[in-house]
Amino acid sequence: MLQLDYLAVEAAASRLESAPQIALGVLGFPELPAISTRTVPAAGVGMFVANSDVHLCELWTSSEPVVHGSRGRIRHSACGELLFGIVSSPESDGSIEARSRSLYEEIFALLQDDFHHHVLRFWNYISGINDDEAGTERYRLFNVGRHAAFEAAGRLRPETIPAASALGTQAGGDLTVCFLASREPGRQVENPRQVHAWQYPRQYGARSPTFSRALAYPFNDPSLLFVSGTASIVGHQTLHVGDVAGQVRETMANLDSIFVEASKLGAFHLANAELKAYVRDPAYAPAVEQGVRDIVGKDARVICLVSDICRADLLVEIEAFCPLVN
Ligand code: 3EB
Repeated sequence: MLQLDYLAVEAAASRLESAPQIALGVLGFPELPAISTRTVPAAGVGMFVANSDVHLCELWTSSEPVVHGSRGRIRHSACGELLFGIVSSPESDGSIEARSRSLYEEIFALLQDDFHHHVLRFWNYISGINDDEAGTERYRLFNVGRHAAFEAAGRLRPETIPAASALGTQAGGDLTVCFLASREPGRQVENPRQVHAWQYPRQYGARSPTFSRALAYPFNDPSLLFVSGTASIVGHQTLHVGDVAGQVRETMANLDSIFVEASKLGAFHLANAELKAYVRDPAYAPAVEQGVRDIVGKDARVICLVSDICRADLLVEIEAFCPLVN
């Protein structure tokens, strides 16, 4: 059983110290706890929690013992059906396009030789995501490299494209990719309000982003739902430019729509989801909290991290993880 917790950094450190054998991976926002997590895949992601001095950890654990390992630059952990991995590349490794391609190729090479062949979800943390590199936005170049790696690995078949998020960190930092892979394939969930991301028109870049709106796992009778970063996009267009409350409302309408589709496969409810929002400005966090409460109810919880979003006109993006509750 896969579990996700967002913990204050001290609580995460003591969980890791007392039970490293069940830790699949840990991400620190904006940095990791000081204790050694040498065996557990781990990365600090330079994003601060909005409206709070708390440093948060995203901790993925399993109820079964985990086996930790590494290959090349990848650190990974496996528990039966699932494999979690983290890999980073510093700015000094070359162009963002080349680094994105080589990180993805390294991941696909690992999975090719492993029985965890299918990817459920990627998280992409891209430094300077909206900055210009040699005349093109770095997110668009990242997409070219990612697409090339998917193509080279024979992984572009639409129904096999995993869920993902792509967010920005401060310029000059690492490109960090986290992923969750599995023995059995998942089942893709798309959003009827939105064009498939892999079919976005060329105005958003030479290669479309390679992600699906959500993935349910396993394919039959799924018990886990991974919802991609979701934003104020209808069709393929950004709506409510410059209006954070409008973007939050549209984002919630998209999440709701994805959950309507997912609920055809199992009892997945937005109210049971762990929500993680990325806001371009910490001042947007109250609007996100209000927008989430308006749809989910007054007890709704949402983690808000400050980061850049992949389209320059997007102010907010929200992702979700939803285990089935029995
Ligand atoms: C969007 O819907 C918003 O490039 O992996 C969301 C989730 C977005 C994942 C990605 C991009 C990605 O297009 C941006």
